[in-house]
Amino acid sequence: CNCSNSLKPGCVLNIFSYIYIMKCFSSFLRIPEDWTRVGRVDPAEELELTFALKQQNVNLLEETLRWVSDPDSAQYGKYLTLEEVASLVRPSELTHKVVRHWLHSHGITNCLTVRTEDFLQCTMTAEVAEKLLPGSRFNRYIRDGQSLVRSSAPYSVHDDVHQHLDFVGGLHRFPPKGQDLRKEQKSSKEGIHLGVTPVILRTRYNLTAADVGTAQNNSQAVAQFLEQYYHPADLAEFMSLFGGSFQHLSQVDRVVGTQGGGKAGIEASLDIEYIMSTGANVSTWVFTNPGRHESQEPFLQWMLLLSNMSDLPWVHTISYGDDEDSLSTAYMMRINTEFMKAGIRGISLLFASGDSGAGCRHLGKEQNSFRPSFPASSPYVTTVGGTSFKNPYKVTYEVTDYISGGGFSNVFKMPDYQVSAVEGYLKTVAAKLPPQSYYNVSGRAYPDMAALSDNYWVVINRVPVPWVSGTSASTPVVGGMLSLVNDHRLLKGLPTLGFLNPRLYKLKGQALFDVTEGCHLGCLDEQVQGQGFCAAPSWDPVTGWGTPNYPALLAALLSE
Ligand SMILES: *[C@@H]1O[C@H](CO)[C@@H](O)[C@H](O)[C@H]1NC(C)=O
Ligand SMILES: *[C@@H]1O[C@H](CO)[C@@H](O)[C@H](O)[C@H]1NC(C)=O
Ligand SMILES: *[C@@H]1O[C@H](CO)[C@@H](O)[C@H](O)[C@H]1NC(C)=O
Ligand SMILES: *[C@@H]1O[C@H](CO)[C@@H](O)[C@H](O)[C@H]1NC(C)=O
Ligand SMILES: CC(=O)N[C@H]1CO[C@H](CO)[C@@H](O)[C@@H]1O
Repeated sequence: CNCSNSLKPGCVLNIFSYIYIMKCFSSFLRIPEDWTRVGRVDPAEELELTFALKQQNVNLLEETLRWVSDPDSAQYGKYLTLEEVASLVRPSELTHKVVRHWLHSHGITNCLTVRTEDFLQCTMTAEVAEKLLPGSRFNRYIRDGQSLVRSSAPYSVHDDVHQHLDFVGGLHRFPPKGQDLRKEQKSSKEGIHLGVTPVILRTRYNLTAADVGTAQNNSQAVAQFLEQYYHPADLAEFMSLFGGSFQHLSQVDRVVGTQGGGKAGIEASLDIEYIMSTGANVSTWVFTNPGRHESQEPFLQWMLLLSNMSDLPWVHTISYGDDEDSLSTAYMMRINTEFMKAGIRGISLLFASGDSGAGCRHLGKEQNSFRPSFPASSPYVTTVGGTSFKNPYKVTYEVTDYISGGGFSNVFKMPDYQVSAVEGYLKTVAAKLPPQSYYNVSGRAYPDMAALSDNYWVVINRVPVPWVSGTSASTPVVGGMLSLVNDHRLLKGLPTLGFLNPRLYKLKGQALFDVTEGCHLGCLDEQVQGQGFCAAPSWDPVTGWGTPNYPALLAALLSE
């Protein structure tokens, strides 16, 4: 196995083109520059590794998800329970036997599983881990006071076991920086600042005081990673300052996971304060994952929780993402399957589209391409972009927020539900498209929709803070409104919205405000001069179909 080539940080090696008895796993090994290696870990140090076991019937899962999410299908809304999902995807007896035997033969017996039996999470010492996964070398890395343990080298797994695993978590992936929430003061020529508050959002999206949740078993959630915590006191203060005259809750109903101590994070505060402003009076949960072990990956941990809880909120909003090119295809494919497992249960997953527009990747001298972000680029989540008010001093119409993430995946094929929308866009703007070498027209295009992402007020550590911006803001805003739609559906005895995209694209923009002005960021080079794609009538890879006009959207999504 020739993995040692990739020991240099930044070196990318596609090992699946070799057939050897031992197979290397991480086709990508990139240690982000902002993490510093401190040294080797003590051989006796405990690590926690996550083994993603090969599932069964993934094609059937995908097909079934298509049926249950298509409003024109007789199967629409016939969601599966967690038990039913488990019996569909549960790994074969052989897979279990081979993997367990392999672990036992290294003395590893301290493993937890999930209800779908497709993940194993095992604790072992670094010494044992390095024997189990030849090639791996565990080191400690630090960044801004955060410390974690990862392998500096690729690992291999014997071929007999390799074919039963999708990946091993806890070795290579570093947490991304998080969506950099901008905090900047835009020129305020008239000295009047109209920051976005719940009242502004509710006015813009046409929510009345009566548009609040009332159903007993409706609920929504935000998931936090990267050492982000919210403070209950901040939420209470936010609601008392900005809660206006609509009925809302000022407390989270359930925190899943352990909230860390210390200061509140701006990201966590933003998410929770705003999902509870549009999804007002809807029971709200927070999933929080500081990581019990330095080897744990919080995002993966959250995915495991979804497979281990039968009773989950219906809408989850997540502001988290990584460059597609920094992750292995095997990992993204498997996480995508995890999203399908949620969708088929009637759960809606909303991801922020990112804050770097089309992004930019330097491929070589004067050679660049756009840089898609995952999970935003997954075909099985609803991705939310960002807008600004055309006139920042008035609640007028919206234009593109130039940071709004969008573009085309290089990993996931374009799903059927969006083919005609994307073709329409490519045709309409053909003359003004960036050069084809910058993006991949056959990939999943995103975002799907958008909302305001500029100039929010947030209360953090008891202080109201203005000028907070990013698609991390627009995502919970849309999530809260989908929760209100679910609320009406539940009251009528209808199934929840689940995976929304097939239905959303069939609306062809009906019930949404079509954002048609402005372009987002791209590469700063001669060919594209800092510009990615531009908004256009109907769907576009900057703001998707546009922003929600709540009463119209409710009407459109309330039948069946
Ligand atoms: C999943 O939940 C069960 C209890 O329902 C628990 O025993 C198990 O440890 C959980 N798995 C993980 C990975 O936390
Ligand atoms: C808020 O939700 C609860 C159910 O969780 C409901 O009983 C109550 O009527 C709702 N409040 C309003 C003003 O609709
Ligand atoms: C373009 O995307 C397709 C899948 O949508 C993929 O198979 C192909 O490798 C991608 N091309 C590049 C250059 O990344
Ligand atoms: C809200 O309603 C007004 C009046 O009908 C309309 O002009 C506006 O576009 C609506 N908002 C959105 C986001 O569609
Ligand atoms: C997801 C959710 O909120 N589920 C709740 C539905 O109602 C039952 C009974 O009140 C609760 O136990 C669940 O937590």
